[in-house]
This record gives sequence, C-alpha cells and structure tokens, in this order.
Amino acid sequence: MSKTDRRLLSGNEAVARAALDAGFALGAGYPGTPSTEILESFSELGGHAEWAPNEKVALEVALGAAFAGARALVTMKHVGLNVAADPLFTATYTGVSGALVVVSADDPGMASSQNEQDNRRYALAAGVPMLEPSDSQEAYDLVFQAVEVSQRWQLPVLLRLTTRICHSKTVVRARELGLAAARPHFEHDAKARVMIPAYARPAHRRLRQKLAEIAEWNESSPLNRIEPGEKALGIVTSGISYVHAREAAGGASFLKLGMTYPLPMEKIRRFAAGVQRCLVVEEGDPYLVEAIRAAGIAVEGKHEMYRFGELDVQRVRRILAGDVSPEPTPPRGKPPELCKGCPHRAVFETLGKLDCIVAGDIGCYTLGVLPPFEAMDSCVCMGAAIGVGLGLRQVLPAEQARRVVSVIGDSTFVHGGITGLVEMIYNPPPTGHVLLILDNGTTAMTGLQEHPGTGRTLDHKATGRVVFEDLARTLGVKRVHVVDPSKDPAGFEKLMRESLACGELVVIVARRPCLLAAKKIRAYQAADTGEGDGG
Ligand SMILES: Cc1ncc(C[n+]2csc(CCOP(=O)(O)OP(=O)(O)O)c2C)c(N)n1
Ligand code: SF4
Repeated sequence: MSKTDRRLLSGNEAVARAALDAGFALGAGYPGTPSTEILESFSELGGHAEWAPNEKVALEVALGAAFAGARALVTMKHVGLNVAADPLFTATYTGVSGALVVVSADDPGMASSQNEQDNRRYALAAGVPMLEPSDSQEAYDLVFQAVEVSQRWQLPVLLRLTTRICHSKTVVRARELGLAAARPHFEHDAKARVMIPAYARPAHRRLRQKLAEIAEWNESSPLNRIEPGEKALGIVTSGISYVHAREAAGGASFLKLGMTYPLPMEKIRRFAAGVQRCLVVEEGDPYLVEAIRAAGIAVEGKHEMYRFGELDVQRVRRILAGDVSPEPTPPRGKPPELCKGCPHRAVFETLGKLDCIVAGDIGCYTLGVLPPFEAMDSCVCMGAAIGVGLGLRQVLPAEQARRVVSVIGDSTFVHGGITGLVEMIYNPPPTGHVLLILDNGTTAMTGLQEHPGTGRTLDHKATGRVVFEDLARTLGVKRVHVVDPSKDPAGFEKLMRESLACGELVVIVARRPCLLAAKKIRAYQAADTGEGDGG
C-alpha cells in the first residue's frame, strides 16, 4: 500500500506496519493471545520476525540487536513479561544503543489467559517508560514515539496494549515518510553493558536521572492531551478506557494520557484543579489513581468491583454514577472442548481411566480438565507441569505418588519445560516420575504457530529442530518412548501402567499432529522437500 493510504487495521497490524515503516531490523517474540498477530503481520509485510523459544529469550535477542544499534521489537502477552522480567529489569540499567520497543499485550477479563495481571505495574517496578494507545492509529503512531524516546534516552520502552486495542480495527493513516533503518555496528562499552555491581550502581543512578528527565519532558509532550469540556466533570484516562469514557461522558473534560510512566504529574494536578469533580477511569488495577493520589492530588477512582474484567461503556456509566449494585451476569456460552479427532483425547481418556494425578499445563490440552475427561489436577503457568508433578511426587505417600504424571504440550515444553526435565533428572523422586510430552507438531492454542520442536521458522521454512526424545536421552533419561495413543490406545494404556509401576524416570512423547495443523504441516514439508508425509 502507498504510505498515505488509509487502511482498516487491528492494533496488532498497526504495530507491525509501524515497525516496518520505522525501520525495525528485527522482531522477536513468543505467541500469546492477544499479541500473536504482530509478528505474523510484520513477517508478512517483509520484516525479519522470529519466534523465540520463550519471551525471555525473545527479549534478550531483541536487546542484543539494540546493543548493536538496530531498532528491535519484542512482543508477548502479559504473562510473557513475567518470563522476560529478568532481562527487562536490567535492560533499563544497560540501556540500548539503537531502539528497543517491548510490546506487552494485556488481557483484562481473561478472554484467553490464566490471570488478568496489569503490566503497567512493570513499568513502574522496572523503570521502563510506558506508552498506551487508544486505537490502531495511536498504536501506529506510538511505535514512532517509542523509537524517539528509546533513542533519545537509550532505554527500552514498553508499549502496553490490551485485548480490545490489539484486535479492534480502526482506520490508520501511515506516515508518508518512515524512518531509514539504522546501521548496526558494535562499540565496546563494558561499563554500560556488563552489570557487575561496580557498574550497576552508577547505572541505576543513570536510570533514575533519565526517568526524571523523561517525566519533565512528558509534562509538555504531545502524548498527553487535554480535551476541554464541562468543568463539572474531568476524567483522567488512557488506553481503551478513554474510548469508553468518551462515549459514556461526552460532555466532560478529558485528560487523555498517552505516556503513563512516568506520569506528567503537574499536568494532572492542573487539570484536576480546573474541574469540580476529577475521576480516574482505568481498566484493571488502580494504577493511575494510586500514583496520582500519592502525589497529593485529590481524585476519585472506581469501586473495587470494577477492577475485575474489561470495562465497557455501560460499566463506565456505572462508575460515573457510583453504582455498586450487582452487575447482570452475561449468559453462559457453550463450554470449549477439544476438537473431535484431537490427538489429545486418547491421552486424557487413558489418564482418567488410570485415575492419574495429573500436573497439567497450558495449551489446548488444558481442556482435559473438563468433561468428559476431567483428568487434570493443576495448571499454573507454562512449564509448571513438570515442577509441580515432581513436588507432588516428592511428598505424597508412595501409593499416591506413583499415580502422578506431568503432562505438557510440545510448544510449552520448549518454552518452560526443559529446565523442569533437568530438575527431574537432578532430583528424582523416590517413586520415579512420568513425563508426557504431547507433541502435536504445532502451538495449537494460539493459532498454529511454529516452535523449535517443529523444525520450521515463523514463516514455516525448514530450520534446526529440537527432537524431544533425543534431548531426554541425552540428558540421561533411560526410559524414553515415542507413541501415538490415538492409533494404539491399548498399547498406550499398557505403556502407562508399566511406566507408573516401574519407579524410574520415564519420558513419553505422544506424537500425532493436531487435526487442524496436519494438512498445513504436510504442505510445508512438501514445499521443503518436494514430498511430505505429515508425520
Ligand atoms: C508465558 C506465556 N506465554 C504465552 C502463553 C500463551 N500460550 C498458552 S499455551 C501456549 C502454547 C500451547 O502450545 P502447546 O504446548 O504446543 O499445546 P497445544 O495448544 O498445541 O495443545 C501458549 C503460547 C502463556 N499462557 N504464557
Ligand atoms: S486445535 Fe488441534 S490441538 Fe487444539 S483441540 Fe483442535 S485438534 Fe486438538
């Protein structure tokens, strides 16, 4: 498209388009709703996009690129930032030479997540400047702003999106003139990038100095705008909450914040002083209201009941009216279930039949918890199946411990399970343990993305492959099996009985492609080799 075209884009597509127009050399990430399409779109547009094994590695790859003077993008869902938090908290000390934009896509209301953590807290805790768009155009524009801030202060910048911003489509006008790609080069600067305590102490002071400068700059930056209206009501807001509040209280005065860390506190103070009632409208945690009150500015916040779930126009009207009466419960939809013919089905049928205690994990297979299987006993975060299973095995009485099985998907195993396997070998429980890797050849839950176990890159081209059975054997597991439970349920049941009884460490790779991915996998293989068997 020509750069002056107006296009209907989702927030995710807008970020991808902006990354291309702003000369980003690299996009790295790990899939996770609602962020996944950013890198897929960036790749389709011709950008260099990579799926990393997990978000921590993705951030580190992007940081390396930014050390080399390039502009780098890293994308993840909100819980991904927990995984990437370690490098994030020190990347603010090291700073960057190019630009580093970290996209956190939060999921208030948990449309497809295990919690609704509010990642604005990370900006404050790690000291990362944070920008929050309210629609796709802003998502596009704020990528450029993020580059400006990142390059000027040599810091990573957090671009915080939420589900509605990621997935809603609004019109985007791309810039006529993008940014020329930076020329990567490396200059030694150990004092800036090697965080031994002697170098980290001044680095922390540098970070606080930069944040103070950004806070001052943000007082008059174009990122926060006052929209004058009636003096009776002033609303301080950001992100998608702005859109809802605008509709719910059209006549009010607004202070719409685009940079929500560090906050333009004096601007907020003046705004609050100029209206009779000043209300903070925000989704999720009382992040803004707490910060504003801590600065001694009297503002009204929402009732605790509105901390949960997404906001919408109706809920904002209730907040404005101080209505704390019970909200109508939405009609219950049909519960999700594994596809008919899903390879995970045969596994959970057997686990249920054998009355296993199942330390589960996150993916399509989490649906093994629901009827008709009801064969999952825990699911915490990606990779936890192995550690939790081992902990259960370590302390349960032997007759129960012997029934514990850790069940993990292939993408999840690569993401967060490999170190759990190392723990299993290093600290084997007295009754042994059984690890079941459900290898369906894809990351099904988030829309069939590749991962290092598939041997194909983000754009489905052949690359190196991590072979789970080889890895387990190399790490020292003696009993390693590769089976297809759908093809031979009786054989799988027999193997499970033997494995649970043997008292040793067992890794079983249950391999059969996801029903929805099988045809695509065959096509990718055929494209690579001229022949494909989909196995
Ligand atoms: C830290 C983190 N990153 C990303 C996600 C999103 N997510 C949930 S499960 C999953 C992977 C599922 O793939 P796999 O383990 O192969 O199971 P499948 O869905 O294919 O059965 C992803 C990416 C998440 N929940 N947590
Ligand atoms: S998408 Fe694939 S893995 Fe997920 S339930 Fe359907 S067949 Fe199973």
